[in-house]
Amino acid sequence: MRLKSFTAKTMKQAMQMVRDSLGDEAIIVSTHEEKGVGVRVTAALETQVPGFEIGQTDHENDWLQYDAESDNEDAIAEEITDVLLKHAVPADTIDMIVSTALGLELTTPRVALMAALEHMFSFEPLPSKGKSKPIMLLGLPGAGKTLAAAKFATRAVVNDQHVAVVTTDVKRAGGVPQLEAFTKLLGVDLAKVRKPEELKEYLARDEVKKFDQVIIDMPGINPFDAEEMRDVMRYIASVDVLPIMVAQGGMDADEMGEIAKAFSVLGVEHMMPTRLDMARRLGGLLSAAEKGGMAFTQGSHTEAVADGLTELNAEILTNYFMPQTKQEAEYKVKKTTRQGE
Ligand SMILES: Nc1nc2c(ncn2[C@@H]2O[C@H](COP(=O)(O)OP(=O)(O)OP(=O)(O)O)[C@@H](O)[C@H]2O)c(=O)[nH]1
Ligand SMILES: [Mg+2]
Repeated sequence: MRLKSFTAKTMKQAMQMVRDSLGDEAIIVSTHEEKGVGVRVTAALETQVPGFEIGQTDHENDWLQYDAESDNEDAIAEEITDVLLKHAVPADTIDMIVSTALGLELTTPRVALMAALEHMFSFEPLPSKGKSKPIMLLGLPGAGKTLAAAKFATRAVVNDQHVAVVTTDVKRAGGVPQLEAFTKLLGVDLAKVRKPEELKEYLARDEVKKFDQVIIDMPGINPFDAEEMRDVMRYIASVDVLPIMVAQGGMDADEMGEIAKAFSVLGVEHMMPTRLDMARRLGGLLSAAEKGGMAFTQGSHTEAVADGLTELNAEILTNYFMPQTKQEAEYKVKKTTRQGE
């Protein structure tokens, strides 16, 4: 399947772009209004992989065709449900994904899951270049915030961006040295901040305003401790930052859903999944995104700092749930090569 997004001033123009690029067979998966930009339409085009069709839809007899279609739907629902259950996705989220997938009338489980994820979840990667709002990394103790800060700083340096790192994790033994080890290697400033007023004062400095990116690493917090959450709220409220919940894969889905809801109360609308390399159950991440109403930024899939950020979109997320078979991957490579010829 090919999944492509088109942005245009009007819906009519976007639909024309879909048709011009993907043809009349394209299926509209989602539409979003983007303030000041226009309309973004994501469309899917199924590329049939020989031997992967589950049901036949070319019967002459209508009744037989109906049976084949409903068998196909059952098979799709069953396969998607199975993989999501293996990932400990909560039942209500599975129901939503399956009904969205079936509503899109796609013919293979992988394609249907991909389209449903695109439809239900948002993917908003943080730009690697240009001036952006300071990001503030929040999350449970050990979620991967400091490593994420080092990864974003490394990416910025590699891209010749002017970057600074701030830590508010100054009370805990080892909090600062861990980050300092990275910033020293990168030759990047590390500011230590003890309270919200200090962060406000730091970000207001002329020399700091010139940075393309500022990354703020926070200490781990317990989202169910009112006092700790109030402290974080004071930080968020005192400055104009993009707060991001760093969340590790492999956690219980109900637990993660409640954690994300607690962070969403602070106005957090983005989450960065970590430990994608070692988590065997990603239900917690889907649950967090859904229950907290959060968009996925990049993810973390390695302990290594360089190249440590992975783009996330519906296709990549689907690969974590339903890894492509060798035959599908080879078919895609051949097709891409043919298209490039
Ligand atoms: N394999 C793997 N390890 C990771 C990943 N992200 C973080 N880690 C490891 O998880 C551990 C905790 O990461 P930190 O970045 O220190 O976590 P933190 O959220 O800053 O922790 P606190 O500051 O104590 O709250 C470290 O050993 C990291 O190397 C990942 O994506 N994959
Ligand atoms: Mg840390």
